[in-house]
Amino acid sequence: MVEKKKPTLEIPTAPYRPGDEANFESWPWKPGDLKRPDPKKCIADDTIEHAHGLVRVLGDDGIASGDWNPLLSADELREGLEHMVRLRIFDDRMMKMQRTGKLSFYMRSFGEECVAIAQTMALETQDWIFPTYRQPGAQFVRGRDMVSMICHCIGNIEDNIKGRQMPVHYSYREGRFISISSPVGTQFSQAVGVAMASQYKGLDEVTITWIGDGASAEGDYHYALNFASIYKAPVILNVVNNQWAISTHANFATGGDVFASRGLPYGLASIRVDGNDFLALYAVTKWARERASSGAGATHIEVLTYRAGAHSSSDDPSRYRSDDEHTKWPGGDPITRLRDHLIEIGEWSENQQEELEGRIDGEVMGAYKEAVKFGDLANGPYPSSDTIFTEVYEEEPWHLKEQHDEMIGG
Ligand SMILES: Cc1ncc(C[n+]2csc(CCOP(=O)(O)OP(=O)(O)O)c2C)c(N)n1
Ligand SMILES: [Mg+2]
Repeated sequence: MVEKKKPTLEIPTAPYRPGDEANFESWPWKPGDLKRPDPKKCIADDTIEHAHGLVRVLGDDGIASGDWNPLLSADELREGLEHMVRLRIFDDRMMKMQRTGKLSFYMRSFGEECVAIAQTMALETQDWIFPTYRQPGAQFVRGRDMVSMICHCIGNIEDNIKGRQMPVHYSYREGRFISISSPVGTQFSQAVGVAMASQYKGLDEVTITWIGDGASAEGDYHYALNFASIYKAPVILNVVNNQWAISTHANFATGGDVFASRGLPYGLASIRVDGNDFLALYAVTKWARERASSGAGATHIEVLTYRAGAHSSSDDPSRYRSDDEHTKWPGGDPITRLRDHLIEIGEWSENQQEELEGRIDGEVMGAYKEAVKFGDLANGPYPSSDTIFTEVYEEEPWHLKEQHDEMIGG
């Protein structure tokens, strides 16, 4: 009798675990492989290759080429580099502050600096940003003052959200940077709703949002894709595949497949892009913006990158992944790649890089000193506790007013 094979539960795995030597296959995709379709006419089916391939502009030799080359000026490239260096140094300093007890918690964007910076630079200032905690860099592009960001991270009296959020869960109204929510994924469908509202009002406003590989396994992701597709909402939906969701590998969310192609059955133009390639990411986002603004609808983008640091200050990645993974990532480091490109085209030098890093380090330290004038973590002053009652209702309901009065009185 033939033994019938019992169905078994498929449990995905991570490619490397502690003690393994990471050895990623080198990428088969080269700059120039994929054409740039007309953003206004392109339908989902025209992007099948884009959803399974990888849009790249910067080759391994630091040279930019292909249809997607956005032909940015040297000044624009230097601006992008400066924002990325600013974010990396800011993150390093803030992480040290956390380790020395000056911040309660911190999350770095290490290895992913390009994502929010290149993508926000490709937008217009009236566009709405619905970020996760991994896109604080968008605020630098939108001109947020670093002192104000540090005051938020400390939770002192100048914290613009008055201690109501965890550090790094910024909110920046002037920059149309919507408050980051701790429950992951909620921003994805909210972004589609705002995009629908802009379209309904006839405004030239596009919304951009990001979700992590891990959070894309939640229902919120699918609701967002469905609505974005049906209403042709002017929204740019990014899945940042940085390989990890804390200790859970991205394979647990896709079963080892790509994320980009998931937009195709929803009828969304879908593209996978090298998330450490400033030029490719800028170009794809610009393309998606042009498409959204013309009424052609939403774009679904997988941003392929690698979370080089720990998930947060509470995480120790040596417990679940091999130590050398990020140094072996085929996409390299986004800052090094843009710096090398600028040097390659004769618009930058090692000395200028050193000077930039020194200047920004001074800027960050100066901002920290300024911020603690409004209170430090150990001694305050902190936002007054009655702010739990304010700024939620236009008029405080009677039952809260009773408690509020009791608190002030007591
Ligand atoms: C709804 C919800 N579930 C779980 C968590 C705990 N949590 C915070 S971040 C995170 C991992 C998210 O990973 P991913 O979406 O890949 O984003 P990344 O941190 O890699 O940018 C988890 C599970 C949460 N904050 N909210
Ligand atoms: Mg992730």
